[in-house]
Amino acid sequence: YGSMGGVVQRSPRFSELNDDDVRYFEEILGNKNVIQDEDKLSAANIDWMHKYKGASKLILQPCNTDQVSQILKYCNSRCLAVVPQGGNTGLVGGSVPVFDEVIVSLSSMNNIISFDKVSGILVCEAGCILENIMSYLDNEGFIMPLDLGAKGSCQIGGNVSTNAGGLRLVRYGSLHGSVLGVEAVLANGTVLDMLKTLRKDNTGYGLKHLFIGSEGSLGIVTKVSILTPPKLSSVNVAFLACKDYSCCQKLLQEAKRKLGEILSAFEFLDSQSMNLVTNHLEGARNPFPTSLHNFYVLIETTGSDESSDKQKLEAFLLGSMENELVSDGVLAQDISQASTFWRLREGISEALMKAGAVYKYDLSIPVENLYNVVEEMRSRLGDAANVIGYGHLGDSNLHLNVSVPQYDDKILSQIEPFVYEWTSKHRGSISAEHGVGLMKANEIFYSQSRETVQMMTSIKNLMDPNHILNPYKVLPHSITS
Ligand code: FAD
Ligand code: 2HG
Ligand code: ZN
Repeated sequence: YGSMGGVVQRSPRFSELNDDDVRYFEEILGNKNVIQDEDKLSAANIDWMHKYKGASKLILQPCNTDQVSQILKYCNSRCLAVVPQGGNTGLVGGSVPVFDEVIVSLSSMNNIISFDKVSGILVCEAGCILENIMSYLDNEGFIMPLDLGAKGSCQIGGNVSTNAGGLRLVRYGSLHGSVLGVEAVLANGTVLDMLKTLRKDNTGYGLKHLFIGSEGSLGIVTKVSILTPPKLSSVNVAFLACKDYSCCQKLLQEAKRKLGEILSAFEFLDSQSMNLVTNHLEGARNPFPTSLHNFYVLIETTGSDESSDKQKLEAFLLGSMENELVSDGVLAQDISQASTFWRLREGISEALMKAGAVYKYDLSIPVENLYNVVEEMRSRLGDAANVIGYGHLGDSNLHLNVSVPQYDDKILSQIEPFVYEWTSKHRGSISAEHGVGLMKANEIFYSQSRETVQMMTSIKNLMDPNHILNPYKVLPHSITS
């Protein structure tokens, strides 16, 4: 219900898996990559939040593009539904089966194919874990243009398929800019080689963009080519306290002007988020424990001149305190202090999990209105729930989370559709970066027009006419079932 994407029925168009199917998969993949082990199945059937649960009986773990192609060709001919799965860290119920879909895991496709030190262009397989790519690049003197709390488990293929935003988007832009090419397999097994390593390529339609953010509903991404920025020598992190939301907003405007070219993250959290992390995460501590602040801002700068970058940030901090945009602030003295500040921000999702059940909303709203929805939600729900607001303020992206002891339909009916209607009224997006998945498939019209969804449907019908790829997700169930 609601957050679960409405009531969904298993589509009668799909076949049920039989022994012949399993035997065929064993022939093409070998026995060890056709997984029916109960423990592995239960982990792959449930999402990171433990909110969405499927009942798949089979995980396929291909080792190369050709195997992915053979799997899809067969599933398409048999009308077997498929869920592509990366690190299974998605937050909208897109990465797990809804019923008995076959899980195609990219985990074994985790090779780095090439890296060009001159251009900074990396080509790798979709199953590479983000953090592993980061360490590889670090050795080469480069960084990934995206970073997110799930880096230890999420895969680049999953990042591309969700068009993940994360903590550095304010500096390096979205994956639509930094992904230079993809190789993807269509539902019928056709391999599309669009694995370009060019910054510029205007030959015809930009088809790679269809795979960036389509959440496994149009094809399986098997390889990715990505432009990576050089690693710069000076990274500084400041953790600041603000008395109200209007100060956070003005601080952002100032930071864009005064830190412009070195600004690499601008994140915020409210005091409710701070309390949640410090209460639930071991070792997490408010840097300003003695006074009460309503908001906190984390600013990171990345540049190439250690002394002038630091001076710039210090001057910015001082100026912001003088004109009272900032009530208190501290500059990290070393990497370990910087990571304790990041932990306060990146650890919120984990703290929410420890606190109980959670309703999650990932909204794009113009900055001036962004926090109003948190306050309205708080007054709607009263004491029944802990409403917290935080996110990528530099990108106008709010993570509104409602934390409750356990899931409760009465509370849910107070939240939805209110939150979607509010966002739509303010011309925002109901999915800034996490995607639509199962959770919001039926809510897509809050952010997209009828005509646009119709065009998406035509594209889906063209690329996956039997709708075997990630059914019940992204587009309304009436279309994909
Ligand atoms: P999965 O969860 O496995 O899959 C996600 C979707 O992509 C599914 O629909 C799946 O079917 C599809 N998919 C996966 N791999 C492929 C493939 N190779 N080809 C086709 N389809 C595929 N997101 C942000 O945008 N910004 C954040 O800051 C952020 N922080 C997070 C922090 C935490 C602690 C967690 C748990 C999640 C966070 N996320 C964030 C959610 C985000 O979507 C994922 O972390 C990540 O991008 C998904 O990668 P994954 O490999 O885990 O994909
Ligand atoms: C983040 O920015 C992630 O921390 C997760 O996108 C947000 O859990 C959430 O709501
Ligand atoms: Zn986020």
